[in-house]
Amino acid sequence: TFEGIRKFVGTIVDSGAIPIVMGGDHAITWPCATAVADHYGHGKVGIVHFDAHADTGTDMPGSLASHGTPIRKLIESGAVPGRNFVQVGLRGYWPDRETLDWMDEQSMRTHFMAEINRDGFDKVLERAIDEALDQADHLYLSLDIDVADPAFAPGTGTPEPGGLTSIDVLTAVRRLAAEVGIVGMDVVEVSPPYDDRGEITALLANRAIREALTGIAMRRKGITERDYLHPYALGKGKDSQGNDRNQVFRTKPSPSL
Ligand SMILES: [Mn+2]
Repeated sequence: TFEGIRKFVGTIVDSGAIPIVMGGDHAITWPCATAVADHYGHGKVGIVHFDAHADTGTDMPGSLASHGTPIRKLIESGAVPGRNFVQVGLRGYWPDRETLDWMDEQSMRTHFMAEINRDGFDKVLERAIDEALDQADHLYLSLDIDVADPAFAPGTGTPEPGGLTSIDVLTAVRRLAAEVGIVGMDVVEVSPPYDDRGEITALLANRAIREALTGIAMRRKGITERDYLHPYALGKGKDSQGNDRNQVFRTKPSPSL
């Protein structure tokens, strides 16, 4: 299966397109990111990895290629070296000390929720963007939906309380796609059978992909400035008659009201 995924994603990236892969569990990041690294060169691709979990295990109950091991596989194979990883949102009772030491030896850059809670998400996102710009010729984005708090994404296999808000996730994806630029992306760990409360997990995954597409479009239009927002999104700007929008909203309520 993995070889099939690697070949298929390779076909997409070789055509010049940007593969956006919807999982499925996180194991697929191994073949997907390998295919992207095959195209751009092993060691040339960086990954910003949003996740509650580091996914750097040696194995999970007997399986060497499970959803807890893809990051270690990418590092050990040489496709994506440890120093090319920027991880955001880690929390919970894992990894153990031995695994954390191994991650340090690989020079991985990790941002735990503790840092985000202390300094605020905006500051940590700035650090992650700086690290992504510094480390990678080509950026791959891996979004494990469980990086979001279970309040925003309950439909996932290994929920971990104390995570990001949905607006944190959406903002981060758009900014990375616009300001750094991405060559590939996956969104993983959405589990429809567990998503029975208004399908909010699937909605978040869908919107994250739309934000990525928006960021890609912004970059193609040359909009790569830091934290760009369209004037209309800020409540400024002119309407088609040249009136200030705020002025119009204040002085001319819609007739339908
Ligand atoms: Mn994961």
